[in-house]
Amino acid sequence: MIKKYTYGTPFKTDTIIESVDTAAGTPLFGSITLTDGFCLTYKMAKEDIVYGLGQANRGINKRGFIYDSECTDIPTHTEEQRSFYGAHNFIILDGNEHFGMYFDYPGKLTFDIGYTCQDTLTVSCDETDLDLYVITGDSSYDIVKQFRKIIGRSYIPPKFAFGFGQSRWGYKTQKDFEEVVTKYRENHIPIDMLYMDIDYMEDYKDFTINNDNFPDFDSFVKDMKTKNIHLIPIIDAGVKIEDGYDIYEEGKKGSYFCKREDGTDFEAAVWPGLTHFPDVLNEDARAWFGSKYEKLVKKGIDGFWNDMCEPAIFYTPEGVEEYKEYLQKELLTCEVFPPFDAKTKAAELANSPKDYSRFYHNVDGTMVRHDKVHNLYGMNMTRAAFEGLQKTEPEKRFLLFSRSSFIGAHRYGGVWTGDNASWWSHLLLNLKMMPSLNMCGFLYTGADLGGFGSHTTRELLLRWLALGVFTPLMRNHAAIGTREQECYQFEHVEDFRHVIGVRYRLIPYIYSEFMKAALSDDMYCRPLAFDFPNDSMARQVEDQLLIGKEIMIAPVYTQNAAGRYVYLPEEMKFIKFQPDGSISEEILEKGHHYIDVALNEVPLFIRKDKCIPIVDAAECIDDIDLSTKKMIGYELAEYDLYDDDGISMIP
Ligand code: MIG
Repeated sequence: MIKKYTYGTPFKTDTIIESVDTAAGTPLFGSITLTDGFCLTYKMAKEDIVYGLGQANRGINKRGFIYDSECTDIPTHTEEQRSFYGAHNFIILDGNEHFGMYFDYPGKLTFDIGYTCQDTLTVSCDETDLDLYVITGDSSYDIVKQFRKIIGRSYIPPKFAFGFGQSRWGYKTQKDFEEVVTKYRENHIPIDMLYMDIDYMEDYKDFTINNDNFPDFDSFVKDMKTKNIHLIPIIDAGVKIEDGYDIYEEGKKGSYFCKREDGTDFEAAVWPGLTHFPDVLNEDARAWFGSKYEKLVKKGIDGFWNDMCEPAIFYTPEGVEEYKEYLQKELLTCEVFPPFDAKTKAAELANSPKDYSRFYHNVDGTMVRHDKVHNLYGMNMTRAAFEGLQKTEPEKRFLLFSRSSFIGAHRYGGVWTGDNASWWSHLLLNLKMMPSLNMCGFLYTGADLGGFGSHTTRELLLRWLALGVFTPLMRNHAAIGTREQECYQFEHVEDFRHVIGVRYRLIPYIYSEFMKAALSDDMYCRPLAFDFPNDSMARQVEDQLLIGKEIMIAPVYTQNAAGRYVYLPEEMKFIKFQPDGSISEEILEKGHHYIDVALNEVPLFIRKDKCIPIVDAAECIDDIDLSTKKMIGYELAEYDLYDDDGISMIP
């Protein structure tokens, strides 16, 4: 059962697309105060678990920390961070009482989940205009399914998007890209996608190609297609201010950019230098910006990733002026001494709250200050792209994912989890974030495998890939200046061929389970507790996941480990894909076990009385041969395989 409580005059975010009965009075759970903004408090029982928050830090159980819903370009994902790129305001309380809550609010919202007081949940924000949806149900899983029904069906990517992709910030010329493809194909490491980061553009201008580096881009795209490689370019939020640049000129003329209070176009510096932000919260501007993706589609492009859409800001002219004043007044006169905060002040030029309050969106004729609706920008950029692509080719699915999101964006594209680092802790964080994202509708997700920042190691990359085998988006991506981490850069390349090969062997299952989840508003990956709610041990597991209905995974996430401990909530068949292509099987009883997992083995568990299809490995999705299909798992079990052409829109 879902009930909606309305406070004040909420801004329409478009998260909820089904109608929900409005309830009067106070909500069923917790108490609410409306002085100094909105504040809900709830007393948690000792054993209560709190799920949700999508792309958030720390555990699957969110209890014990404080989180801000505030889309932020945060390059260092350390444990103390309270917000990442997405704002996903859905939580579930699982314990004595059982309910879900969605806070439909586009500005900054804080979830203090036993941080200030260990037993108190507090959700608060500065304004008193929001809709609160309260969902009751039999279990957390049931509550998620109800929530997913009212937020609409998740985005469905084309089938090729389930292949492996290579990316690196720093590939520049056609030759750079060709070399990566050649090395992958020569080494017979499967791959379907090659991502193009900002350097493919001319001076970081959206929807342009650097002609010096790509003398004939159209034939390059075609040539890649014959090698079964999809090129996936990045699109950034900021549009470069440059006379004669068509996107800039059109945007200015059409009044499609975000405005300052005085009506002039707001300026923010990002990669291209000074830019304007397309006002994607405005319907006309959104349609205009979305229609531009066609420029690249015409060149044969069939997938995109949207970046910097928090929107990230390096600095603004206003911010620089203020900084100059500060230097002049306070630093040079040394009235404040010692001047330790000069450095901090410089760092605060980026993504500053002050800048977010300096510009406005035109929403149906009303000027809305950006900071009040900050968390909706990324979602609406994804929406712009999705709707634009749909207009261009209504029958076709495109690959599309973004960095910043809000619940609702899950209908238009996937998300990747942003700038993680080559740290073992981030492999585990990747695992923990997946089910929370699924609760919020984001099924097509994944992290930068191997780690984006800092230098990876062969061992970390292999272990991370063994988790990535099961994440719908499986992409190796790294930052400029870090150790090169394409799979062929390391010794014993056959181990990489094998691990990624297992992904392709499992594609029929992974695609089938993803599609079934998407088409029935279900979760592709879940915490163990969702399927075993009465198992007190399963309720505590934070490093294993259920993937689809048939399997459980327990990846290795520590350096130099020969294996790991695992908890089985029921008897399961322990499977290992061996480097020689064979598969080992062993039935393990319910309970605790230590499993050996070598660096070049891919482990998984098949649940009792279930089986899954596997095929022979292939080097790209198109080459998968379903006639090689066989079943592994429990004998006599049956599997209902979903399949389709992988590219047509599904009505
Ligand atoms: O300011 O385009 O998260 O994946 O490689 C950094 C360069 C901008 C951030 C993205 C990352 C991408 C990088 N971008």
